[in-house]
Amino acid sequence: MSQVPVWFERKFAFSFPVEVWPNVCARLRGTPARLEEALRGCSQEILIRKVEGKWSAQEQAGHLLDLEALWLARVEDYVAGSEQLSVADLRNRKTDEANHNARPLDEILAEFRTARGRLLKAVGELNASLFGRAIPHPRLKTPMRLVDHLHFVAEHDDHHLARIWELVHPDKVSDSFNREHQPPHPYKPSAA
Ligand code: NI
Repeated sequence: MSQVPVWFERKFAFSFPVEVWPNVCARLRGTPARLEEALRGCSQEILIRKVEGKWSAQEQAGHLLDLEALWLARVEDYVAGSEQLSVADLRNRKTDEANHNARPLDEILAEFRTARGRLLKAVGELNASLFGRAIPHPRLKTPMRLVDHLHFVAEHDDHHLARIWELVHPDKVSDSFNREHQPPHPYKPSAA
């Protein structure tokens, strides 16, 4: 069982200053390297293994790739001053239909790196004043500044990286889970 919180149940509070946008971009820039580090060297069996019918580690990576088009469309929403951010497909049909498990992992990783580069290039070309522009998020209903939305994307990256880590280290997950659920002072019968 996963210990990663359910994404659609997450609540977000954005209280940081708009000036942190370069730091948020640094997080986004690091995701391709972290994803590659997490997956390279894993056996094919581990990469495509589905637990409880959920996405495999490779499908999680493919899902990150699938969402880049939405993140880019939302950056364009900020430029255009849209009334609401572009809507996500909450059922994630794109990932279910892509059959990422049948593709070479290297192809997914290379495409994600390229797509993330494209996203950061678009963000890097914006006038800095745009990072403070706020537009309502269609599901969360709260206005998000561009800097908030980029933070939201970084959190979404982390969410799937955390799931991937669990999937490729099933032994470590169950160990830490078991440790956490042991009573703090187990009863030991006295030798006396
Ligand atoms: Ni997701």
